[in-house]
Order: sequence, then structure tokens, then C-alpha cells
Amino acid sequence: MKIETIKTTPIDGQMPGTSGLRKKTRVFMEPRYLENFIQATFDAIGGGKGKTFIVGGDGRYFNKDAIQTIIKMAAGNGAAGVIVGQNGILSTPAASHLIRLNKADGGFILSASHNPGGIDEDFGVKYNAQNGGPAPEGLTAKIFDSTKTIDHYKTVDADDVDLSIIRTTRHGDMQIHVIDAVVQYQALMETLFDFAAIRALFAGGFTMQFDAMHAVTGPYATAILEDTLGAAVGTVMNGIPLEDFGKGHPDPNPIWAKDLMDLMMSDASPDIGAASDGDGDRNMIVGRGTYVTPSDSLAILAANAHLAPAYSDGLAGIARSMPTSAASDRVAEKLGIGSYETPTGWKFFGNLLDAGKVTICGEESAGTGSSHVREKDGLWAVLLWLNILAVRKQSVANIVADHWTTFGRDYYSRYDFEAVETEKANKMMQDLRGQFDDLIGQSHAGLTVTSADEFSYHDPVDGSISKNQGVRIAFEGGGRAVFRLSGTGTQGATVRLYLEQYSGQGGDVGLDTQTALQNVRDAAFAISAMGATIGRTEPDVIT
Ligand code: VG1
Ligand code: CO
Repeated sequence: MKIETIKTTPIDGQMPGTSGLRKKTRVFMEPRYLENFIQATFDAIGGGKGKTFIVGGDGRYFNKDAIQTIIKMAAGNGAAGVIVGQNGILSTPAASHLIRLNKADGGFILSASHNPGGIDEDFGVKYNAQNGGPAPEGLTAKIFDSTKTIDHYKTVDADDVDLSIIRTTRHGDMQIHVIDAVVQYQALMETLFDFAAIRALFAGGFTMQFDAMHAVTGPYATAILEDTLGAAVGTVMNGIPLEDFGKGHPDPNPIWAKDLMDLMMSDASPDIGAASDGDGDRNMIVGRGTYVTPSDSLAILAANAHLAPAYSDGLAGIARSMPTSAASDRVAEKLGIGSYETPTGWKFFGNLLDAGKVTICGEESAGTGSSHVREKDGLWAVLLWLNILAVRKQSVANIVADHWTTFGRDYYSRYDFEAVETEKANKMMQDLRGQFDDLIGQSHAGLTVTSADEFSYHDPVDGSISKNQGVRIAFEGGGRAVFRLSGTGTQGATVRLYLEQYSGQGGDVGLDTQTALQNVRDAAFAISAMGATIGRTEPDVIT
């Protein structure tokens, strides 16, 4: 097979963000755009020679074309093998598992996760390393450096691979294994959870609605929940992956999974509702009439994990991203185990998991996961909830209420201001940084500021430092506001404002969330002067 070396020149702006490189699909479809980034990745890891890679994606528009390009480029770079999900489908956690299971050298995941898909929407590429986790910052910096000096890429002149047939073929010396996307992932889940107990739960009349949002988890959820655990046919809705996610926004939150939310708040509500995102790494959990805030879900899963076989010996520690509420810290404290605060993005949990310092990790953005893979894992969280419900035999609402009684409640909400002019967003962040010294002791909306700083992460495992990870302002009485700019958007800047107020132990846990957060919100608006700096105080999305 003829290896072709194609001349190219650097393309600006190929800097991976919070989770891979994300751009408009049409940008990725421009000549050499994808090729440059893939070659830069091979160059950054010391070449592809003799290596094995996992390749798959969330099924969005351009997924299959990108996979064909990557397969040819892997052959051009001398790879020994690629393992590809059937029809180009692999959820992010399944890809992470396959890297580990096959002792592969890395993996390419084609996804822009919760961003919409289609020719006029978003596309993305994530590279995961040998441990199965997202490329750490050191590696993404190397990839970006390579994109700035690239002058050629390597590929082969070969036919496209038929991704619909499970079999092994070759491009020259490189083996191409097309595999079932679900089997190995399901086998892993069966080692972690008490499937018999969950099966008995469903057999006893327990009901569920799972919204796959026409994204990647459809086949996984159908195989596991309906075909294996005996949930009623129809439990999985929007279960067929579509290239444009049925024109939806595959982000599992009360806004984008509105049909599911409406059902859960109605008289016809099943016992539990759940949803997952584009690439299957996020989850939303809703009980009958009860939305479970992701930060609470993390804390509740951590507090009850010992009820599932994989975690019956207890947890090593718990990690959460900085903007995530302190609810999981309270659980760690009670369990007498370590708790860690990392920057936003799963790549920061990898070292802690590899070093055995933590077992469970989570983010306020509906990501929870454990040491079973090196990614957040939507279905894993759903199955852990089901395992806990099967053992405790209580409703979701009762378990949440119990948790608040024991630990107090961390009221929590995130406001997203999308498509803000980048300059204005940067200026608002700059203005905030300029006020740190003056703010302490000031009073806003009746709340006194006790600390104000920008989060800097010192990785306890490899000693690396990540600066500028978000502005945090703490108030007397357990309130906190965090300001961050998103690293996953493709248009202008998205300002995220994270609000939190602790009830105190034995405090009032029955307030409406937005009411409980009113003072923190007003103080955050006053301090940032948002209305003036970015011209907005009405968020596009509240979660
Ligand atoms: C967002 C979330 C973050 C998550 C990231 C990737 O990042 O806030 O918690 O890890 O998306 O998730 P940002 O920089 O936009 O705030 V996924 O499921 O979209 O890969
Ligand atoms: Co995702």
C-alpha cells in the first residue's frame, strides 16, 4: 500500500479547549483542517509507528468521513492497528474503556459532546492517552505546538472501510478491527453493579424513562436497560443516534431535555428519569417531581456507592471540579477520605485516578464517573443510581431528602450567557481580577465577601500548575459565586456564573433554589457589573 506524504501549511487556532478541539463542522470540513490536527497529534506523541488506536464518535454529521480519514492517516503513520466501533459509533466512556482493555496507545473520539450537530453546527476531536483519559494539558500544548509548525501529513491511498460489518481487514500492514460498540462496555458495567438486584427492581414494577437525545447512548441504554435489565420496551426514548440529534441540543439538563422534565413533573411520571449527552459521558437524574442537581447527585452517589459491588470496600477519595458545589466535600469529610478540587474538565482527574487517590469524580455540568474508566460516564451514573435504589428501596426524592437532613443542602445553580463578545467577556474577567484586594470585607446584597481570588491548580501528583481557572468569590454564611469563560463553545464567549449557598446543617432545605440563591446572585451581578460590562443579566440557560 502506497504511503502518501502530502504537503500542508499550519492553520491558525487549532488549540484544544476544555475537551478537545471544537469548531463549526464546516471548518473541520475545510481541506487539510482535520488532517493537520490529526498529524499534529501523531507528531506530539512521537509518531504512530507500531501503535494501536481506538477510533469512534458520537454519530454526528461528518463522523464517518472523519473516521475514514483517521484510519488512512493511522496507516500512513505506520500504526499497527485501529479498533473502530461499528458504524463509527463509540461513546466517550466506552472508548476510554477500550483503550485500557486493549492496552492501546490512545484513541480519537469524534465529538463535540453536548454541542448540537449538523453541517451548520459543531464538530470536534478529542485525543485520549494510554490511560484512557483526555490528553493532559502538557500533551494538548504539544499538539498545539505541532499544529504551528506542520508542513506535511501522511496517509495512504486506500478504499474506505465498510464500518457496518464487524470484521478485521487491512490497509497494508495495519489491521482494522470493526467491533461491536456495546459488548465490552456492557461487560464492564456487569462487573461493577448488581444486575440481579436491578433486574428484580424492574421486575417489581419500577418504571423509568431514559432520554438518549438521539445521541450515542441509544444503543448502549437499549441493550443494558431494556434487553438485559428488563426495563419495559420504550424505556429508552430518542434511542436512534442521528447525525443532527433530531435537531436537538444533546445536553442533558432541564432546558434541553424538556420533554423528559415535563413528564417527570407530571402525574404520569415514572419512578426515575435520566438522560445523557451527545457522546454519552454526562447524565441527568430526575426523580418523580424531583430534579437532582448534578453536584448533589455526585455527593449522593459517593455517600451510597458502597451499596454497589464495585465500591463495597469504600472509596479512596472524591474529586470535584472547582465550580462544583461543596456537597461532595461534606461526604468525603464524613467518610474520612480525601477530597480534591480540580479545574473544570475531566483531564484533571486522570492523575488522581491513576495514583489511586480518588475513586469517584464529578462536575456540576452533569458529569460523574469513577476509576473504572478515565472519562465521565453517563450510563455508569444511571446504573449506580439504579443499584442504590434497588438496595435502599426508597424513592429518589426520599434519598435526596435524607441526604440533605444528614449533610445540609448546597443550593446550586449555573447561569450561562452565550455568544457574548469575546472582548467584553475578557474585560469583565479582567475587571474582576483587578478588584480582589478591595473586595474582601465589602458588603453586596447584604453579603460580606470573605475571599476573592482566581483558582490556580497545583496537581499533587505531577506537580504541574494550571493558572486562570476561574474567579471565585466567597461570602460569609456559606455563599459562593464563580465566574468562568467556557472552553467548549464555538462562537464568541460563553460566560458561566456558578451560584451556591449552603443551608447549614439543620438549616432550611425546602426553599426554592432561585430564592435561596437570590442574595448571592445579586451580589455577583453587583460585583461584576455584568449589565454594564457584557450588557447582559438575563442568562440564556439556567441549570
Ligand atoms: C464544559 C463543562 C465541563 C465539561 C466540559 C466537557 O466545559 O463546564 O464541566 O468537562 O464541558 O464536557 P466548559 O469549558 O464549556 O465550561 V463534554 O460532555 O461537553 O465533553
Ligand atoms: Co460529553
